[in-house]
Amino acid sequence: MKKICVLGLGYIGLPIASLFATYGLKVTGVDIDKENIESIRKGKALASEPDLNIMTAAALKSGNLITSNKPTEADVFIIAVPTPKCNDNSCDLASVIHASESIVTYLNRDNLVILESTVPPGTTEEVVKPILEKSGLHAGKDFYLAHCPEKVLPGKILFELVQNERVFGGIDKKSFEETKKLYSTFVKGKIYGTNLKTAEFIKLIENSYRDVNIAFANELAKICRKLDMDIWESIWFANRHPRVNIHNPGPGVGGHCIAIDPWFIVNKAHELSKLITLARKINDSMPSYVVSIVSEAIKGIENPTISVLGAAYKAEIEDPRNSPAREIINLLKKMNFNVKVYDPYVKNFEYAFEPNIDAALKDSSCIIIVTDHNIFKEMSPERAARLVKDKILIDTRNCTDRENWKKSGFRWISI
Ligand code: SAJ
Repeated sequence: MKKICVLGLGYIGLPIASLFATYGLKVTGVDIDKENIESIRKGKALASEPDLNIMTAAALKSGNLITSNKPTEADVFIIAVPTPKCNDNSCDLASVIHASESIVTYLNRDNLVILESTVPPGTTEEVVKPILEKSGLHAGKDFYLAHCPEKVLPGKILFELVQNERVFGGIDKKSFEETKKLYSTFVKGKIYGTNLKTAEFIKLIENSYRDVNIAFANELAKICRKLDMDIWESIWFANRHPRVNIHNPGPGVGGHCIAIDPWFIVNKAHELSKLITLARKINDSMPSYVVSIVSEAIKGIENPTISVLGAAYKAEIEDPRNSPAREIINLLKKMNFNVKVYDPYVKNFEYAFEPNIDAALKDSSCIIIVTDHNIFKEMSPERAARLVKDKILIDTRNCTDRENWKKSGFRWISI
């Protein structure tokens, strides 16, 4: 049975480590952050994914998963560390470099090294390979090297890890075959193979595809507003066409993937990435666009209180990374409005939350729904009407029943 060493026990590394361990493989999960390891041992993983804590607890109890702050000898090394964006929009490879360096002394002949982290095209070959070869072993000759980018959707990580189709890149055919054999332990989707660089690029273009399409929807939303039309109705009807699939406009694109990955393409081919760059700019403009709608809606109201509902970057998750809510709140505060914020899931956020929806709505002049959590979709307009001072609802997600809110006397405004 293969021994696996997973470097990085975050949003991707921990689910993978737990899955392999659940399927009977011996896994050492490595993280340099002692607090993270402590939380995992206590059953509180960083990523609050459905069923992840239960699976991890069972994997730890079975003894197939152990945690450590340094690597160990293994048959397979999987690097799943964060790759954030630097200020100049390049990819910060510090964690990938550190993780690669940390396994050099443990690397043996016939080992397989897999990079899971999202990286710019060329990284596995140009950055990771030379570090690993400091061991005296050669990639493709003495050990196998592959890139397996993740496609999983936060909120559905465990399900998608198993069910999604995958594209793996190998430094050679044998590296791909070895990787495919390993992941077939739990992956039920079809597994395709290509070279390292193409696999790296594919991951980036998937997220750029979505970013560009969301930007298109956001641009249409602005046009509809100017020309006094309903964007949601327009998109719904356009999508009846069998080959049209316009995405949803919204308050902006958050998260740690779609708002970041397109920059890694731009950074590699700046002059040629005009559409990708513009899409990023359009999506980044949405929080201030939302605030301009708020300003217009509350014109004439003295000393208004604005209720921001939702701090997570999307529905039903606790993750506020790059959430448009943050910038919307910052801008509103800069304009000296009283701002109340509420999110039922998010735990760490710069601004204090109201204890519940009622407290968030009390004496409000304008409610903005930023995140379409179910609890906000299901809010009662009659109850809200009794709590607020002025009846204005800005629903940036089109997630409430506008006729019901209007019946309760609200001005229902979308983006
Ligand atoms: N959003 C819109 N309009 C839409 C769809 C999304 O404004 O029509 C916004 C969301 O509200 C959110 C952001 O975009 O703020 C991103 O949300 P998402 O659910 O589209 O994507 P992520 O970032 O949670 O996960 C993405 C996924 N990529 C694709 O769908 C191409 C996932 O499959 C990737 O694994 C993940 O990025 C990643 O790790 O790269």
